[in-house]
Amino acid sequence: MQGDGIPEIIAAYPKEPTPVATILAKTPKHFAPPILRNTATGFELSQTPAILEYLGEKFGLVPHSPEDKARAQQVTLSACDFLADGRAPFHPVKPTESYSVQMDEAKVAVAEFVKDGGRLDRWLAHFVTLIDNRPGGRYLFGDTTTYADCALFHVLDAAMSQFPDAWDEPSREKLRATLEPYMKLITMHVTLGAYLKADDRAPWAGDSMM
Ligand SMILES: N[C@@H](CCC(=O)N[C@@H](CS)C(=O)NCC(=O)O)C(=O)O
Repeated sequence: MQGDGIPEIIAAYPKEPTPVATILAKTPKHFAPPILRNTATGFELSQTPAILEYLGEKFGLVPHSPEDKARAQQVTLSACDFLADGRAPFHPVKPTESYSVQMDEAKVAVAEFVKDGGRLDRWLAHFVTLIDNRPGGRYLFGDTTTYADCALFHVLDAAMSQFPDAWDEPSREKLRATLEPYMKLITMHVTLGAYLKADDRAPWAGDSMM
């Protein structure tokens, strides 16, 4: 995205895989991608929840009250924790190395993660609670979508893509009955729906919830 002061995302995992070291060589003040950069001002920002909140402010995707603003950040941090939890079993021995060097151990760790009543279920049940307790309206904070909805949709979509068999287990029918209509709502949002259908959305890696 560029123009009108809209930041350009230079390292939000472009379609072509880019080594982290290459990205960081261009942005040495940051620990890890994704990194946002406003090409007009040179402003840079990393850490996904901070990026989401910043872009949320710019694009009108932040709830209004101080309490809802804080809760939007809470939901987003939980979404990121879930992503990290879901990535971990694919890298059970060497967290910074590739899945391909630890596939045997990963098989065991992934089975543990998705087992009935395991960590996946604990997270999904939590997200169901958030959705069930919406204060009214269609989205987490009412009738307009926020960056927290974007974050929650993203990680649910990641889980659904990464763990398709576990997601479809009959034991998770009740969870799906809440999660899937909420996800459908996001895909029907005019702008988000168009983005989700667009070809420039990077495919899921298949070995990391990313
Ligand atoms: N807490 C960070 C995590 C960022 C992160 O884990 N980035 C991955 C790529 S998506 C990475 O390259 N990490 C390099 C490292 O941890 O050394 C966020 O939410 O943005």
